[in-house]
Amino acid sequence: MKVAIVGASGAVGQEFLRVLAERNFPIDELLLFGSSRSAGTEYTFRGKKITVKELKHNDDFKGVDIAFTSAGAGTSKEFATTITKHGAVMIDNSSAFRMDEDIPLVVPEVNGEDAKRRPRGIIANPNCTTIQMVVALQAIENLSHIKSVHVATYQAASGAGAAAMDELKKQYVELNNGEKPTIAKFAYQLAYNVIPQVDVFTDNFYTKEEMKMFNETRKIMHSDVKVSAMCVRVPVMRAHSESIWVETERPVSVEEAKKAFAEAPGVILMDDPENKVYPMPLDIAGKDPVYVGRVRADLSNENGLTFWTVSDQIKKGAALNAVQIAEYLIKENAL
Ligand code: 11C
Repeated sequence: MKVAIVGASGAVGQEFLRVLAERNFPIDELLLFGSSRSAGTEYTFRGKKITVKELKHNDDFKGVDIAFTSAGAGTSKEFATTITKHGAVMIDNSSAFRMDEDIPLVVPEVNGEDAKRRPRGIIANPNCTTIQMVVALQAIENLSHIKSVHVATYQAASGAGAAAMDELKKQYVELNNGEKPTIAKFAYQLAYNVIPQVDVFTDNFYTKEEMKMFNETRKIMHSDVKVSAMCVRVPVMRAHSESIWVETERPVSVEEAKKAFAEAPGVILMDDPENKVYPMPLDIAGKDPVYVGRVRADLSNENGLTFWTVSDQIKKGAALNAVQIAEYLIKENAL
């Protein structure tokens, strides 16, 4: 199998290298691509040094079976034809194609089958906040149709990329030295703060991130569910958390929900309030599953349930989900 990573120097690109190695993904040859800035950088994969090539409109993708792309929506749009024209399957981490009708948007635990129909040779990887939410929602949907979801997110710096993670660390050092904090990647100082804005605002006063949670969830789950989201950036390094309230068609008991979460693929139930056991981003960073805790009845709605999820944004929220899509296609002989 010939595999390519586009955007190899970014936070997600680097995670692809770790995830592919960790999961023993079948690779005969790995190619790394990046901008002119990162071209020439060397990374080690399975003990072998690989040099990043500049992404160009040429035939470098000839013979490539799978291309994992994570270099932003603009790059994905510009290079999609170059990447796929010789038959490579492009698994794209950007928002470029997610809502296009002829591009499947896939979370293997929910709608792996959709990855088989890809007329343009492109499969889109959803937004990180959507991925962890739908993995958990599917467990409840299997019990009773979810009519509506309210969700508040607590999103780590990693969602804004490697430079944003560095900025958060730097802000703490600068503030502790009595200096003015550097603010470049976030709208405001994130250290010692929370920012109730992720991405830009749209016409209805929700942000793009919040509307992604509405639209992507419906597409992945093939559902008419309505999702009202409030997305917030918090001073956490990696792993996003979410408070989720669902309304189902029939009442689902806490016991039923806990059993469903415990048995759901990709979910770990971590819920023992008496012993202060619940998932937190510090503990979950670097792990694969979506962790669920604090499962309770919604006191404001007879058909409501509420729970808390945490998942590593760079792993299940990005690189791992994309690699799992590829693994699904290999298992199903559908590459
Ligand atoms: C964040 N969820 O936490 C965003 C990052 O559409 O892939 C991912 C944006 C996307 O800032």
